Amino acid sequence: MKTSVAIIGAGPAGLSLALLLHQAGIPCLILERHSRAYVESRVRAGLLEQNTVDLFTELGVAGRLRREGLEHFGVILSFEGERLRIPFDELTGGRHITIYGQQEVVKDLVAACLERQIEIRFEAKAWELHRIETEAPYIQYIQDGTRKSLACDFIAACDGFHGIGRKFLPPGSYIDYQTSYPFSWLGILAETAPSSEELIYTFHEEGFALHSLRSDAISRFYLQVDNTEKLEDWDDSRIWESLEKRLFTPGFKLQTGRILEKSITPVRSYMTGTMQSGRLFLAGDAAHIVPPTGGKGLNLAVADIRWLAKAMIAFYKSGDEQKLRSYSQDCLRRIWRVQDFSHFMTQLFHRIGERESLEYRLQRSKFDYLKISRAYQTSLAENYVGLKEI
Ligand code: RFL
Ligand code: PHB
Repeated sequence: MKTSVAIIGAGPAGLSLALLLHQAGIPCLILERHSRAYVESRVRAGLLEQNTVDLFTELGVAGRLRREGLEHFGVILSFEGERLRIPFDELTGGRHITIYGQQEVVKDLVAACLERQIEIRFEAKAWELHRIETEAPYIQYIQDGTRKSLACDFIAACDGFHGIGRKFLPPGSYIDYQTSYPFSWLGILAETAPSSEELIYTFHEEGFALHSLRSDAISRFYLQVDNTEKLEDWDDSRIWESLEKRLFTPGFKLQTGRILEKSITPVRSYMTGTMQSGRLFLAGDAAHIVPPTGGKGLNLAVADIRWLAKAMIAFYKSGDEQKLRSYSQDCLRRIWRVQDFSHFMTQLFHRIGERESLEYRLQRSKFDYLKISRAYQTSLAENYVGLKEI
C-alpha cells in the first residue's frame, strides 16, 4: 500500500492538511487510531481566529460554520469583579473571532474528506515510523489486530500531544521546552443560555474562570482547579457555586442548567525547537501545546498546516525543497508568539500567589494598565484575534 503523504491523526491538523493536499491534486491518506464517532464527539476548543475561518472558507468547508458560528467583536476581562471590555475589532482594523465547537469543525472536515474521496482509516493506530531519513519512508500501523504497512514520500505526524510522531525525531536532533503549571482546567458544557453575549475571562482570589458559549442554548465554562483535584470532587452544585462566585459583578446573573459534559485538562506549555527530520514533519499538538487561556491550540495547528501544505505543494509542483527545509523556522515564529501570549493570559488571570504576593501585585498592575492604555489593549487584541501574518 502506498500514498504520497501519509497523515497520522484525524484532528483539525491532519484533516486540514488532507483537504489542502487533495485540492492541489496530491494523494494522501489519514490513519486515525479512534473511531469516527469518537473523534467527532470529543469536546475541546471553541475559539476560531479569522485566519482559521479564512482557511476553512478557501477549502470550501465553512458553510455550516458561517451559518452557526458566532462572530465576536469584543471580549470582557474581569479582575475581582471589575470589568473591562476590549473592543478588538476597533483595535485591529475590524478583525474578529468566531465561536464554533472543535467537534463541529472535525465533523465538517471529516464529511468533506469523505465526500472528496480522501481515505481516512479509522481505528488504525500508527505504531512505528521507518526510514524517515530516506525518500521512501513507511509507517507500520495496527488495524483489526493486524500489523500493516503504508509506504509514502512524506509522513505528516498530526497525532496530537500523546501521539508517536515526535518520538521518532532522532534523539539529540532537537531541543524541547516545557513548563507545567500548578493548576488544571475543569471544563463543562451546559444546557443553558449564555449569561453574557461575549466571553468573560476573570481573575478571582479563588481562581480563574472563563465564560464561553456555543449557541443560544449551550454555554461552555472553565474553572481553575488544583492538579490534584478529580472530577468526583466537583459535583454540579459546587461547579455552579464557584462559577457564580468567580464571575460575579454587580448586576450579573449566571444562568445555570444541566451539565452535559465535564472534563479536567492539565495546563501546560510544551514545544519542540525542530518540527522535522528527513521526510517526517510534525504539526499541531504533536509539536506544541499552549495553555488554553488564549484559545490558541487549534488555531496554531491550522497555521502549521498552511506552511506544511505550501511546502509539500511546492515540492510536488516544481521540485522546490526550500519551503520543506524552512518549515520549522516558518512555523516557529508564530508558535513562539502564541506561547508568549498564552503564557501572558494565563499569568494574568490564574490564581498564582497569595493576595499580597508579588505575583498578585503584578497581575493587578497589568490589569490596571490595561484599563488606561489603548496601546496595551491593542497589543492584547492583536494577539487575541491572531496576527494576520508573522
Ligand atoms: P488533536 O486534535 O489531538 O488530533 C490528533 C489526532 O491524532 C490521533 N492519534 C493517532 N492516530 C493514529 N495513530 C496514532 N498513533 C495516533 N495518536 C494519536 C488522535 O486520536 C487524534 O484524533 O491534534 P491537532 O489536530 O494538532 O489539533 C490540536 C487541537 O485539538 C488542540 O490544540 C486543542 O483542542 C487544545 N485544547 C484546547 N484549545 C483551545 O484553544 N481551547 C480549549 O478549550 C481547549 N481544550 C484542548 C482542550 C485539548 C485537550 N486535549 C489535548 C486533551 C481540551 C482537551 C481535553
Ligand atoms: C472555548 O470556548 O472552549 C474557549 C474559548 C476561549 C478560550 C478557551 C476555550 O480561551
